[in-house]
Amino acid sequence: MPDTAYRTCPLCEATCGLELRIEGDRVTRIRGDRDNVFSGGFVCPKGTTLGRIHHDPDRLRRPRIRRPAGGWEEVSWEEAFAFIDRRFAEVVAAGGRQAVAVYLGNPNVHSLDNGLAVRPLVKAIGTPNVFSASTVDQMPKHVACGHMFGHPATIPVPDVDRTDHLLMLGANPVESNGSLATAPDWPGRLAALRERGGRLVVVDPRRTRTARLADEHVSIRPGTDAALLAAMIRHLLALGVPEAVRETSDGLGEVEAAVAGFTPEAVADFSGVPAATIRRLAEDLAGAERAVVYGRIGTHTVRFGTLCAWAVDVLNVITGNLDRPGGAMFPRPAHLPARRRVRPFETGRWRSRVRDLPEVMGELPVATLADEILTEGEGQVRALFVVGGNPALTNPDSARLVEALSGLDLMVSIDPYLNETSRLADVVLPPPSALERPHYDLAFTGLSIRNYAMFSPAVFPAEGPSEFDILVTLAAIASGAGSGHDPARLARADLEASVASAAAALGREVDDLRRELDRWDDPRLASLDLMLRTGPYGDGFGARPGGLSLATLAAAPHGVDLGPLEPRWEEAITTPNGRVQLAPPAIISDLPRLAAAMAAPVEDSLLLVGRRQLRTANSWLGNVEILVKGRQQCTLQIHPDDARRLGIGAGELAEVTSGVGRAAFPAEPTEDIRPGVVSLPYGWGHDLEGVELSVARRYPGGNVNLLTSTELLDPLSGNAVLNAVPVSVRPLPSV
Ligand SMILES: Nc1nc2c(c(=O)[nH]1)N[C@H]1C(S)=C(S)[C@@H](COP(=O)(O)OP(=O)(O)OC[C@H]3O[C@@H](n4cnc5c(=O)[nH]c(N)nc54)[C@H](O)[C@@H]3O)O[C@H]1N2
Ligand SMILES: Nc1nc2c(c(=O)[nH]1)N[C@H]1C(S)=C(S)[C@@H](COP(=O)(O)OP(=O)(O)OC[C@H]3O[C@@H](n4cnc5c(=O)[nH]c(N)nc54)[C@H](O)[C@@H]3O)O[C@H]1N2
Ligand code: SF4
Ligand SMILES: [Mo]
Repeated sequence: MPDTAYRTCPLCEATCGLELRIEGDRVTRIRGDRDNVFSGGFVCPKGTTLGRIHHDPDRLRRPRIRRPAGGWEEVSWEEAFAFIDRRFAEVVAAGGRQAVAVYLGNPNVHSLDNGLAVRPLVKAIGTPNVFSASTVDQMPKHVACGHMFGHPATIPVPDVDRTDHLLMLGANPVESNGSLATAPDWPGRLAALRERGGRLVVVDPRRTRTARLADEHVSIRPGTDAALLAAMIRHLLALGVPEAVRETSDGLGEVEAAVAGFTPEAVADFSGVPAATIRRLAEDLAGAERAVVYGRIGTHTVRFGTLCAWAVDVLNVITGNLDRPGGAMFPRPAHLPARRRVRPFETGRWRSRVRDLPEVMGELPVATLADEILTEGEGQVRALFVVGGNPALTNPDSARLVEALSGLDLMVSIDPYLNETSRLADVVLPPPSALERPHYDLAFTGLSIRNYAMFSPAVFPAEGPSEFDILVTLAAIASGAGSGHDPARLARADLEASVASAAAALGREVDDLRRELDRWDDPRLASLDLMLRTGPYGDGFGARPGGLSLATLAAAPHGVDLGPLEPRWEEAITTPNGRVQLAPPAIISDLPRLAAAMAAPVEDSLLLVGRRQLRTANSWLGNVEILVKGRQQCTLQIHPDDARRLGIGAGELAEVTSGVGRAAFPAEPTEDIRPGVVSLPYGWGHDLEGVELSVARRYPGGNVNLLTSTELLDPLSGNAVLNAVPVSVRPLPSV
């Protein structure tokens, strides 16, 4: 008899519930869990492949060490950890803790293990050189929200299910399944919005699959959304804002003064969006009963990312749509205190050594990682821990980064695959697969368009140590305690402080709580139970009978619906005076830079933008054959007029050159892209020496990040500029 297991899909932010059929030690089928209270059976082509990833023969099961003579050797876990212990100590003895850097990739936010154990590891390493995928992604949103709402993780999400009007910029959730707005089944939710008479407007230089669902598609010149949004703000402020806005927010006057120069006429030339359209977009937004503005990758990974992120929420505030149903709302995750600890938000508490770039949220921009490795002098990075990331494909100017990674004294990759990055490591530590670990979503329940909680136990026992144990062991090594400790015991000890503070808050004996948590012999589960029971829906260890605990979640395999988002201004807004700050000085003082860009002559080079594709997940699902076979996906989209002018036919190789590098891709002429713009997907380029991905190597594609630069950043967030990159394109003569 096959067994059935239910889990949250960890492959993207939609967090769909999956139903797995298990026969012995095999996954024989995966489909959407129709009874899941949030996803209702929705699934995309990736979610059904978790079994293939689990069974993938290329997935590493044992650690590897690179031998001085060349080549890999499979070693025991003890040997791998002992090796790291020795080398780590040597690097720190020679260069101090600053000589060690950490790079945290995207899968960290999809794993309970990493959510619990990565921060302690970073702390134990004790280096200022912390890098993550956040600075090639959403860091601008954190900075804007930190300044406006008080905490960088206080990010409002579009209440898609109740809004009457959704203005979406630089996002394509029909293919990406959404980001910073967790919602399984975007296609269904957007269709429902239109069926109930609502309006969807999509701003994107490409007519994406999302744009095709929309009432209106506005084709914008890449990199100019901040100006478009500023002009909309200006127009609406001139028309007047609801009285309540003045009562709850500061800085309206400063905003008005700061956007004065962004007249729709001035912005029209820059953005390619006619002045009348800009006015109407603003008026439609303000005129809708319940409306929301939402921007994603195309508005964040650009030169004016923080200004875009700020302007999006200024519009939500001045149209009266912040923190109300159908507008931009604050989720209330079950594992976090309802009100976050209040500390004034600041950036630049330290700066990067080589380029003097400010720290943001404890991190430095990844765009300067190669500088820190390659530039000699005191504080030079000589060792790197890569945890669940593939910077050799995902970070800008990857050729230079690969050069940098190749010369390190110690590189440790915690990764299930020998891919473009881990092939350069000295030690590779493979974590168990997603099916071999319990899951509760620590990250995306905080970005979810409904309050929701779900726990999934491991489907299979792990072959090696859990990733939690790997990270805890590395933390012990980094703190100088050595590699021989029992990670479970260390983790239990770490939990003590939280248990003590929870007991104090509840007026209970520490021993009482400890006894209740002792039912979980797995420290991950004890931690999670503690968070849930002391969280906003928790049972308070008996104080609120019927409240949530890990036991109640474990008994609900289809998840627990905690209701639609509710207004929660008092809890969510943690600025010193409890009011939304519409005009944070740092952000306002960046507007002249935008005005200067607007005044500069429009360059006539082609602008490169990115795109995601339904069957990819960043850089790492290329080894799943059913996701990559068939029509070539890694193509250069180009408008037919541009293709004709350049003499490039469909399917012919086009060479793309930027200020940084060049790479060739087959051309895909399409009317769906704005003239003057070309688009490449990202996450491809697997045909590198040493990559052990047998399928991905047969469908390699090219790496767009050979073309992106580390020079230009969004200054407030340190985010890299991956969109609106000037390039030239020419036909590549076939040889
Ligand atoms: N040009 C361009 N570049 C981009 C983007 C873009 O739009 N355009 N997007 C950016 C964005 S938004 C992001 S998030 C980044 C992503 O950048 P990264 O995080 O660097 O890249 P991923 O492909 O997500 O890396 C996944 C890695 O983690 C491994 N992995 C998978 N599961 C696990 C696990 O459970 N544990 C561990 N330890 N490892 C695991 C995979 O094998 C793979 O090596 O890329 C950015 N780069
Ligand atoms: N299938 C799939 N799903 C994914 C991922 C994946 O790799 N594959 N990755 C996941 C991750 S880590 C993330 S962060 C999310 C990202 O989720 P999204 O942001 O929804 O994904 P993208 O496809 O990058 O969408 C960005 C859009 O911005 C447009 N764009 C580019 N430049 C500009 C500009 O200057 N202005 C405007 N208005 N638009 C512009 C592009 O044409 C593109 O359509 O997706 C997640 N989901
Ligand atoms: S949409 Fe995302 S979460 Fe849902 S099945 Fe696909 S990859 Fe998994
Ligand atoms: Mo991302």
